[in-house]
Order: sequence, then structure tokens, then C-alpha cells
Amino acid sequence: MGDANMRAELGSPGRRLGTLARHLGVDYSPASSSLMASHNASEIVTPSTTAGSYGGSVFANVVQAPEDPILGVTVAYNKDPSPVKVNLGVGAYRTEEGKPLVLNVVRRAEQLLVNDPSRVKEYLPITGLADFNKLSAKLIFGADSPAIQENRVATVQCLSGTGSLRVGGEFLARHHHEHTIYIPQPTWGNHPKVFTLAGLSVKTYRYYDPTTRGLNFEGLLEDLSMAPHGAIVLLHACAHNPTGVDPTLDQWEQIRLLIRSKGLLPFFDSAYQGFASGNLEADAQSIRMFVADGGECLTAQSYAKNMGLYGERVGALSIVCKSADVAVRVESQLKLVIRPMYSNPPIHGASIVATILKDRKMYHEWTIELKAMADRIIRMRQQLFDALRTRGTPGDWSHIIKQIGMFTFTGLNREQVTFMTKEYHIYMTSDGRISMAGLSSKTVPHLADAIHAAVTRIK
Ligand code: PLA
Repeated sequence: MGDANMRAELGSPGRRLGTLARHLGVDYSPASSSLMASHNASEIVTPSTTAGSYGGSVFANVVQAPEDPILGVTVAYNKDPSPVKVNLGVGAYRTEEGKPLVLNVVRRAEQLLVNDPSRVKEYLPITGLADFNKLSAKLIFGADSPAIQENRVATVQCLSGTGSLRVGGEFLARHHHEHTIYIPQPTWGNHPKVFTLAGLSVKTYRYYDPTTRGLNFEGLLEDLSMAPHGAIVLLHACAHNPTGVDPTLDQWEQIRLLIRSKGLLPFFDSAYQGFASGNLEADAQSIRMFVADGGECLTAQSYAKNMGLYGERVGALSIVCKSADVAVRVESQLKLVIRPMYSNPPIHGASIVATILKDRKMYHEWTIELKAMADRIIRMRQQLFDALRTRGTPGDWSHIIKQIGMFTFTGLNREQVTFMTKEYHIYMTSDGRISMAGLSSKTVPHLADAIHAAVTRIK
């Protein structure tokens, strides 16, 4: 077989490896091309340490990085051969059967998209799918939002919630006079990294009180009232991760008054709209209070959880501005953040979302499926609480049913978590957070046994 034929047959990854292999002087004749099937790429292209002057790697000093505190839990879980293992680490919804769920309405939307021959795979604009952006703003701010009617919102499609936070962070680092962002203590583990790398300086405000397992409202107000004028404040719109503790509407109102009176800039992270209460409107309430006063704010939206589009990476960043002309200029600058980062966002997931949001029937179907997910999580809370009561597990476990959203912040300490993983093959983050969405009626007794053993044996 000629070189050209062989390359064509191997396709593009094979072609790249072939070229590399030739450069490195590795035998790459068709006879030895079975190497491709039986060896992985690095085995083929890695030169031996005796291969001339290419002996050592230029990366020899690279140290092994630790696994991510949340996603690393799944890595450890996958390695465990135990048949009783349970993954309560990452916040990913599972059915009663423990399976990942693709919503029916998502499957239907995908069918429509696939069957539509007019759909092409052209690049989206830098700002993403226009329909998706408009519909996302409506979903979070409300169809009757004055900010939308007055064209004061700049919305760009981003790579899920994380990408929206990062783009928002980079925009603020370039265009906001105050570079300090206050994040709650504790918060989602990725927040400090996202904002630091975006070029902001991260500080924390008190949020959770471990003694009451509730909101440290006094501490929160005190810390925010000390923040410098213009400082950015990261707020979880609902279903605070990891604590499951949200301010009441009354407390939100006080937070709003303080933030506005101090000239602070609110940045909402909305990763769980509809997941907290089962109601999309109720879970957007905090944000809408801030938009209603006419002031400015940022919102990062994710469709990972509420539409189950995790791996599709669909989200949006909206910046609510004082006036339409500011919003136009803000959008122009957001494009300058996005273009050198990933050029423009992917088309498929955003098309699914837009298809569902613009069709009344599909939208309705989605709200029903969403509520069913939220309700199942709430049922798991009750079942776990009941199971611990039945076992007479020492301690007050009422926080399990009081907390809201995907997670329970159990209060278990690091040693207890390690014990549960080692002895019961239950995987969770070391701060004692468990994803209720990963539990089922079948696994609740096992988890309750593990918690009972952990708290009675390890103080
Ligand atoms: N913001 C918060 C508060 C989150 O909890 C998460 C996801 C995100 C943003 C980002 O989500 P997205 O980029 O996938 O839209 N938190 C998960 C997953 C569910 C993770 O850590 O990546 C968690 O287990 O905490």
C-alpha cells in the first residue's frame, strides 16, 4: 500500500500519528500498522529514553496535579470494583434505577432538529444562537421584565454555567473599576479558581453557620457592609451549593438593600433554576428582585441540571445594564472576551434549548419533567431522614429535609467521609456534601447504615 493510501485508510488521527511516527523514526509500515489497534497512541509515538538527543522530556519537571475535589470523586468511584458502590459526589441527576436521564422533551427536540434538513453546521456568531439568548433572558428575568422590554440586557451564549462565570469574570476584570469579588464561605469549589484566573481578586463573605446548619445572616450582612464600593458579590440564585441553605425572600430583600446602598455589583450564579423548588419562577425570584429595582447585575445560567444537558455545555451570561446603549457596548466587549477564548459556542445544545423554550407545548412538558426530578430529590431527603430516625442515629438530622436543591450538607467530617468510602463504598466530597440526586430508594438504606456507623464510631 502506498503511503497516501495508507494515510487515507487510517483517517485523520491515524494520519497525525503516522506523520509523528515517521518524524520519530518509528517503524510504521503497513505490516506493523496493527500497532494502531493494539497499542495506545503514546506507546507508538513515545521515543525511548535512549533515542538520541530526544532522551528526556521537556516536561520532566511537571508535577502530578491532584484530582479535582468534585470530579475526582467520580474518578475514584469508577476505579472501585465493589458492586455496592454509590456515587454521591458530582451533582448529576439519576433515576430511581440509578441511571442518567435524558428528558423526553429533549429527545423530541433532538429528533426535530435531526429531521430538519435546513439545519446546517455553520459557525454560530461569537455571541451564540440569537433565539437561545433571547429565550434564556426571558426564562431567568421573566417574560414581562422591564429590562428586557427596554433592551437593557446583553446576553451571550456560553459554555454552560462555568463558561458563563468565566466570561463574566474576564469582562469584569477588563471593564469594572473594582476587581474584588466576594464569594460565599463555603461555595462551589470552582468559583475561586474561575474568578482568580479571570483576573479578579477573590475574598469571601460569611454565609453558613455550622452550629445552626443555617444561614449566618448577621455575618453575611456585616461582611458585605465592609466591602469596598463597587465590589462584586457572587450570589447563588437558589439551591446554594454545597450547603442547600438559601436566604428567605425577606432576607433577600435586606441583602438587596445593602448591595444597592453600598453600590456593590451582584453577580448571580443560576445553576439550578427549577431544581430547587420544582418551579422555574420561584427559583428566579432572588434575581428578579434585583432586576426590578432598575439596578445592574450579571447572571450566569446553566442548562446542565434543569434540562439535563450536562455534557452539551449550554449556558448563558446576561448583563443587565442601566440603558440600551450601554448594553450594546457591553455586548461588543463580551465578543472581544469570547473570540480569542473559544471563538464561538457550540450549536447543538443551544438549539435543543431554543426548540423547547419557544414551543408552548414543549415548554410545558419540560416543566413537568423538571418538577418530577425536583420531587424525586425531595423524596430522597425524606427517605434518608426517616431511615436515620429509624436507626436512632445520634444527632439532629432535620437539616436533611430543610435544605434545598441537589445537595445535602450533612455535617459529616472528613474522617467520617473517608470511613464511609472505605467501608461502605460511598463516594462523596470530603466536606460532607452528598448529591441527593444520586440516591434512590434502593441505596438509601445503605447510605443510612454508613452514616450511622460513621457517627457512632468516629467523633
Ligand atoms: N455553579 C454552581 C453553583 C454549580 O454547582 C455548578 C456545577 C456550576 C456552576 C457549573 O455547572 P456547569 O458548568 O456544568 O453548567 N456543580 C456540579 C458539577 C454539579 C461540577 O462541579 O462541575 C457539582 O457537583 O458541584
